[in-house]
Amino acid sequence: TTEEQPSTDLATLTREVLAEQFRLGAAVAGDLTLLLNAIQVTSKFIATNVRKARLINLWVMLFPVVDNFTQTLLKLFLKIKSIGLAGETNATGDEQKKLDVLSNDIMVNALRSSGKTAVLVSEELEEAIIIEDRLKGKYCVVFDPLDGSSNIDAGVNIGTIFGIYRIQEGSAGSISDVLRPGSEMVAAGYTMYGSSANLVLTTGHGVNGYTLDNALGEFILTHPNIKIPPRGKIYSFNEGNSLYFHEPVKRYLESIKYPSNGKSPYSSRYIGSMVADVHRTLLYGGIFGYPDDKKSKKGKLRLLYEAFPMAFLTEQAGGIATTGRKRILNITPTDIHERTAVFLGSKEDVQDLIKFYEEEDKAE
Ligand code: P6P
Repeated sequence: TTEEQPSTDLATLTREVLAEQFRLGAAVAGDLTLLLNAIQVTSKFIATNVRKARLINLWVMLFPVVDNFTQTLLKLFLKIKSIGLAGETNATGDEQKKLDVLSNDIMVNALRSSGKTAVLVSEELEEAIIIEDRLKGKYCVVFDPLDGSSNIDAGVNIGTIFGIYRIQEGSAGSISDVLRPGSEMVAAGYTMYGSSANLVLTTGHGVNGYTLDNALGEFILTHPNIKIPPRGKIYSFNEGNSLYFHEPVKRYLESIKYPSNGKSPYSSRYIGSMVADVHRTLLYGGIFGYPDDKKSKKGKLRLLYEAFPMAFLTEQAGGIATTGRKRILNITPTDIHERTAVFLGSKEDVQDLIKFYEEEDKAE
């Protein structure tokens, strides 16, 4: 196609996932394709609600004197009946759902009704959901429906993170189907809600990035075969926790902030929203870290539905994801909400960090 003509050969997410299924041949029945399509529909739905919530936030910020009555009118106008910006109640006194709770409901409903899932784990739900027999399928989905949602009032990019296991042979669907190493996941991805919605996905054969074309309502392939640079120039840590960092992390950060080899120091970029920080790391390279420290003994990020999906994507893009001492995807979870240290990014940068842990372990 020439510059001015629109493409007549749109590589949509639906088509790419189907092509992946055809490449795998008759061995697959197409259930994962249908499941991934259900997930992409939830991303479109959540993207719409995030955009509307931002619009309301904007109005409320622009017109702080907007009283409750006008706000209610505004929400009706924007067809937003169930989004609470801070969980307040609406005119009829209904408990309004916060955006992350709403996003969770959207995902649970879509995944259950897809008929392709057996077990669901959500950051928003204390217990796992075991799908009733009538709607039970072959896959288990672990997800954070709206990670970083506390940032939404500041207009910071937030996102949905998900990972997919195939149910174990002979299992009727139980918690043991998701208390497995991340290396047994068959797919993982995230959707980042920012100026546009970006869905980044792996099914174990590389990483593709898609951008939602709101006019078409389709995710279009915009970042085929994402490969993380072998080394970057950016480090992404919350250095507000430096007081609590363990020695290997402190020594590593010193080495890139005050390089002894005459090289220029790294730049610091930290958004405080994992999806945004990881997305930048995948595209630009460098290292993202949320260490375990003297305050957060196991780190802050969740193993099952934050660290595993991001580690799977990072490795598929040619990077490394570690706790400092162990490959994240090799960990076997013992609890669906357990936390872990996370360092991920460019192979050479993460290897530099690992050396400081190896030095400490040798010294002991
Ligand atoms: P801190 C957001 O709350 C989140 O779960 C991740 O998205 C993000 O990487 C991390 O916490 C930020 O934590 O302690 O730096 O604010």
